Amino acid sequence: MIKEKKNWWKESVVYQIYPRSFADSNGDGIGDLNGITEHLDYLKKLGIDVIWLSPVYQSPNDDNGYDISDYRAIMTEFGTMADFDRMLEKAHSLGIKIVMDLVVNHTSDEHAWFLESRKSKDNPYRDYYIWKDGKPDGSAPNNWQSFFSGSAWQYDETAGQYYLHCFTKKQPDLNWENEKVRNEVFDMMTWWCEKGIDGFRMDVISALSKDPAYPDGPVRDGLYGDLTPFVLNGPHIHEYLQEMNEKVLSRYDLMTVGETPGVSPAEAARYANSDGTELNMVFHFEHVNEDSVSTPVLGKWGYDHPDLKKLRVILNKWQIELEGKAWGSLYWDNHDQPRAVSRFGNDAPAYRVRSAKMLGTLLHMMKGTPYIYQGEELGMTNITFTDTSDFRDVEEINAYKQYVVDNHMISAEEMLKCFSAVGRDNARTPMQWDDSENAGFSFGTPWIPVNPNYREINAKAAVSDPDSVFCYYQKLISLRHENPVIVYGEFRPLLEDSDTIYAYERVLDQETLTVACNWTEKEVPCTLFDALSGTELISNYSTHKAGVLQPYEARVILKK
Ligand code: ISL
Ligand code: CA
Repeated sequence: MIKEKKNWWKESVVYQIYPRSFADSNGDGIGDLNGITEHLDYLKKLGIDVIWLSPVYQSPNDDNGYDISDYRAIMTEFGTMADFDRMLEKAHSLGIKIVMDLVVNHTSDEHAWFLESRKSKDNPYRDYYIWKDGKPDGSAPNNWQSFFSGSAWQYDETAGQYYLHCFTKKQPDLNWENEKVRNEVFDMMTWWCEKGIDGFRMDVISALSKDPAYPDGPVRDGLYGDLTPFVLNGPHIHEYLQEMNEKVLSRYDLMTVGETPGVSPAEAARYANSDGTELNMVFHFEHVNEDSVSTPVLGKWGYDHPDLKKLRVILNKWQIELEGKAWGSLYWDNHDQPRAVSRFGNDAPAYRVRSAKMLGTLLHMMKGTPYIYQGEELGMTNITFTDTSDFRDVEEINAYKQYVVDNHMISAEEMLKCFSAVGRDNARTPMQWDDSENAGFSFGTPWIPVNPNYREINAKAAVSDPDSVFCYYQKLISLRHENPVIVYGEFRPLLEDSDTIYAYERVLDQETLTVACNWTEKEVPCTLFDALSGTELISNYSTHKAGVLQPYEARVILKK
């Protein structure tokens, strides 16, 4: 058995806050830092160790803060630096660490560097971004489609050239080949570390190093080429991260997690290697992309109900292949994904609570650092989009324009169905605090509509109900803190052919943890526990039936 090195970030549970939608303290309809500070006691009660804060820096909000115009200032709508300092101090006094989002693949087009860069070819900031001439006919340098629809190149009149933007045209990509850019970023990170923050979640960090040939990509939807083979996991990515590690990360006691679309387990073992020369862990996307492969033309907008067998192959592979080589991260959802219970569980009233607890069990008993996205601990659900006025997300707005309005590739009705299933706004409806107006999120008009189910599903009701998803998550978190086998135990798959049950063991020294989850709304045969002695650590049922698992039943037995 491999002896895992002990680190605090391996023993932690992380809670992600999307500040815009968490809590609005001043009634302008937008969540803010004081709103977070006011609710830190709630997070303490839940028992989490670390907060990952989605971006709070100055931003014109084309992509809700993922387009930064000043890395050393707080977004006006979110408050002031003094509010930030107060939040950090209160979090620390409660024993909660704060990990900042680091968005350095791109800046806002309103960042001072970009404003300079576009001015002229000999501007000292010119090489901070990726400028190219168009093709001889004046069209874009290549056929790449941005992640958020349309060409990844924007012609700039003043500059007389095209600039690359892998995301919206207000998010120009930084040129990481330029040493000055790297040093600016490292200085900025040091500045935040000196302030006392506890780590970084690194936005699309696998996209920093581009293929210098900038070749056309394979065309999928008949309109543009796929850029991912040429921007993800590029030639210099590990050099850049090693340099970052040497100049910044290694000088502080931080937690680092890279968002790495397109990463394989072998590649992840480099990003998150146990020697600690790059990052602590990464987010892969395989399990959240599994349901989007059925209609490849529309990319992520095609969807199916996730398939247990395929999902298990993916999750087990990651557990096994990282063992002893790199640390993993565990998540069902975040601010870019639909709600976990709606996607992977069952949000019908009869099954919502049960299936949300089952999903929590499956994930939190695995090896890796678990991430909870705000509201997941309440079993918050997706919303239903019925009108174009319902969505706010720039990814949805652009996709609607490209596929429905401009190219008539899908009907408006179908597109709204896709958004209801996988759109990012599902995760961004306001946190449901109580059953008062606007779910207690704001006394003004929320920037995005509140999910109408807040009267039933809200934190106030959940905290005082021992059978709530909240209380169950509280227990999952405390079990991880109390049982080293949950943190450090080796993962061993069970029942790998089952169509209905996800099961595995965790083994550490003399201890074996057995976990089984019924993924379906039917009672299914299961003999795993019939002859098993041990203590039940947690279950979403108070009574069990021999030889079966009840609908969405989850059981965890520890044998010493
Ligand atoms: O959700 C996606 C698009 O379908 C992902 O590919 C997503 O764009 C990718 O994971 C990068 O996400 C991150 O960077 C984006 C930002 O919009 C997301 O919110 C952020 O998590 C650009 O900064
Ligand atoms: Ca506010």
